[in-house]
Amino acid sequence: MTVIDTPDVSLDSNVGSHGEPTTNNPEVLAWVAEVAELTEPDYIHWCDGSQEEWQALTEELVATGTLIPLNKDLRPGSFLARSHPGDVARVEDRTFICTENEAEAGPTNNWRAPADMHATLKPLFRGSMRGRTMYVVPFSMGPVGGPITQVGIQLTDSPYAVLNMRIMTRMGQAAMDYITPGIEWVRTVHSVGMPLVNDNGDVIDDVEWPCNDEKYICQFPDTLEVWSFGSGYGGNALLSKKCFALRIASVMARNNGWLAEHMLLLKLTNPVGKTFHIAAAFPSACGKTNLAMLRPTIPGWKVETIGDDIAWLRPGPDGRLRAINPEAGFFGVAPGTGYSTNPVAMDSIWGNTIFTNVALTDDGDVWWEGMTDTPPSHLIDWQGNDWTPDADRPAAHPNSRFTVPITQCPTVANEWFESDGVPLDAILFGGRRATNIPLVSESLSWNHGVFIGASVSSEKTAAQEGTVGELRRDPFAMLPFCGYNMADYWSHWLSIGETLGEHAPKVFQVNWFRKGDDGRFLWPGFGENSRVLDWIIRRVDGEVTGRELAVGTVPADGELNLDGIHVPAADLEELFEVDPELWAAECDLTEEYFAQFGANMPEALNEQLAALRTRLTAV
Ligand code: SAT
Ligand code: MN
Repeated sequence: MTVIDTPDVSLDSNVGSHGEPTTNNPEVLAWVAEVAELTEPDYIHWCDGSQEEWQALTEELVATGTLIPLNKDLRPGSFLARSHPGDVARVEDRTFICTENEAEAGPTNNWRAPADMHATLKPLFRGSMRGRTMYVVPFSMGPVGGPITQVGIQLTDSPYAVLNMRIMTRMGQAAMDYITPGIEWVRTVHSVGMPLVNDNGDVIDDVEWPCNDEKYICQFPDTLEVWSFGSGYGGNALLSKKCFALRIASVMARNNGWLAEHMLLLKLTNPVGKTFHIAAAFPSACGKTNLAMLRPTIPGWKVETIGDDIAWLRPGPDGRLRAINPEAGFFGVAPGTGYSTNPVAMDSIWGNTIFTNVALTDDGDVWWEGMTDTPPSHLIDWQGNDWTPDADRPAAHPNSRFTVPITQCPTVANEWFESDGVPLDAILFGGRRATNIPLVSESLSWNHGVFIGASVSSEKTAAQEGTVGELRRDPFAMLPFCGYNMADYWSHWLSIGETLGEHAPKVFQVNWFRKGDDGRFLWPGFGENSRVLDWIIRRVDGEVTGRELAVGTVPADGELNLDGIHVPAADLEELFEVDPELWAAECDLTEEYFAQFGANMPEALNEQLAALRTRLTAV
């Protein structure tokens, strides 16, 4: 097992700063004072990101019962948190884009006018931090000062959020020092919404996972603000992640000629030592983390990890599209992660990891469904109850997570540390589809690629509320994360293609999840997906020609490297089967979906749909 120590952001002797500001930027001071006046915390703690601060906060949370320390011999420096049973995932129906006009937010977002939303939020935040500490959490998304990097500050009354932010971002004094007057920064405010002193001054007992039944996750793109109330979990509370790095950043990106995407990033080295970089968009809990940490099964290839969730893309001085992972950690889905499916993730979480809503073993370690083939004979489940294998409920919540520094990933690429970003060779769009979508196909042009991204649909997973398995449209895997009108976002993608011209990366669609009539997966997936990447890279390199179908270019006979595995010929055929009738129905649904965007719908995508219909009838 490769062990890479978490580098200390700073080892200053003082543990953060109680009360004493760690900046003299008047904008920051005024904003912190304003939010403190509204939320009435007992203390203000200015986070410096030091190891001592981590130590002090984890000790405090162990004392209050929010964190359970894991067995130091088995999982050093690691903790388990159990959330409130009603606070286990993002809450899309409580997520709002607050712009002056509804049309700016578009038909796929919940919208409120900024003034209205502030009027709703004010009374909720008033006194919401009473009896608690408000933490000032400065963070950098990307190496501090880099050309693609952005910075922000989160104010929060959740020390659990602070600890996760320290893993997920470059959090601490270096970010604060960078936030000087004239530097653009994003203001994010988070409260769990459970003050410890009520309006009458009565003191209320704290609970292990404070939260509020009423939840609001609000983005204000015009003023670069996020206000999040009532939840302590994941993307609702770690505001750097989906709120800033996608919803707010997508708007910043549109305004400044770049892209903020829900994509993993990986570096591939082929058997002759040539390197390539791929970005891939998949909806939440569809295997992005697994692909980002892929261990290739075909000899000679090397895959290194740059990111597993978010990528910021910007045309570079050389005209190519350059990408960084703005994050510093993984907030990965635990269930389904095991040595057989994702050994790299398993090796990453050897220690220094916060686990949320997984099960606890009798020897003080963690377990979840899929970690091993057979569960231990006794566990404490994610809600703190005794659990045995005959229980008819899962031991870990399906959306349980691990938070771990990317530096612990044995396959982390050196490029993660560099601020200029990597030049992209290919962009992949994926989803979870039992039917129709081929294992891999290459778009016929950039615009066709944008059309593919725009029309992606996927089966629902545990990361969203609703029925698992139902099909939902999830364009660019950005449905819950695009901070403005989705159709305008597609137009922006089309215009980036014009900027890039011949330097544009090739665009592909992949689907690891196609099933036969008998319900069995047709493709083995996981490490074998390297065979698909191998074909993609050989297409990028012009080594293979493929065969053009109505929906895109797929591997020609013999082009997909199947050495050493057995995929029955009939399965292989089915993996690439394009049924014109089913596809015509798919086109009808796409047309229906596009219709809701009205006049905002880019004509180029309507043309792509028409062209696809024509190609299908020519089959
Ligand atoms: O809760 S998060 O948004 O951080 C994770 C996800 O759903 O992708
Ligand atoms: Mn995600």
